[in-house]
Amino acid sequence: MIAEEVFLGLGSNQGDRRAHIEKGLAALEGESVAIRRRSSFYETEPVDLVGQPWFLNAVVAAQTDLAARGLLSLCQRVEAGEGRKRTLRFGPRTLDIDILLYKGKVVCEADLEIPHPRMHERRFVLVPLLEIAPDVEDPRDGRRFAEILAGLGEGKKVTRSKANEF
Ligand code: PH2
Ligand code: MG
Ligand code: MG
Repeated sequence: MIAEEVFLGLGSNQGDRRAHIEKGLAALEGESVAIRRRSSFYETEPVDLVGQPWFLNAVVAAQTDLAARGLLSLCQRVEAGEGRKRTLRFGPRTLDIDILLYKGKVVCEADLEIPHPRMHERRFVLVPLLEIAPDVEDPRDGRRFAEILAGLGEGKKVTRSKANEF
């Protein structure tokens, strides 16, 4: 992992899921976020709020001069550009972009927590993250995410998507 890298988690479970993610990535690229690597797409069973459509999830490594807070507002603007409506917490969305890790730093504010507070228990985040950054660590304690993933149970399904073949 490059110390200056940021990792973003993307997810969609409404409409043309792959198109929302691709358009979101293009919008980020157009606004001073350079995408360096991207994971495969994964077809993932919903967690937290079950009974909603399955998600397409992916993780990207990027570089940016934006501060963490500026990056957060950009992510929210790009989500809104893909028609995201904020309704149910954990509910269906056209596009979700979460800051998972920011340049190996720790941020702990009311509306912005980095590392992402739920990434440690989410296979739909850790599987794609480790595909592009197998050695990445939690900046708070240096624990490797590979070890954290290995300690998780089977849980909800995460499989490589057919969307990768197009
Ligand atoms: N996002 C959520 C809630 N549940 N489940 C999956 N599989 N993928 C997600 O991206 C996801 C979720 C809230 O952000
Ligand atoms: Mg989010
Ligand atoms: Mg999320």
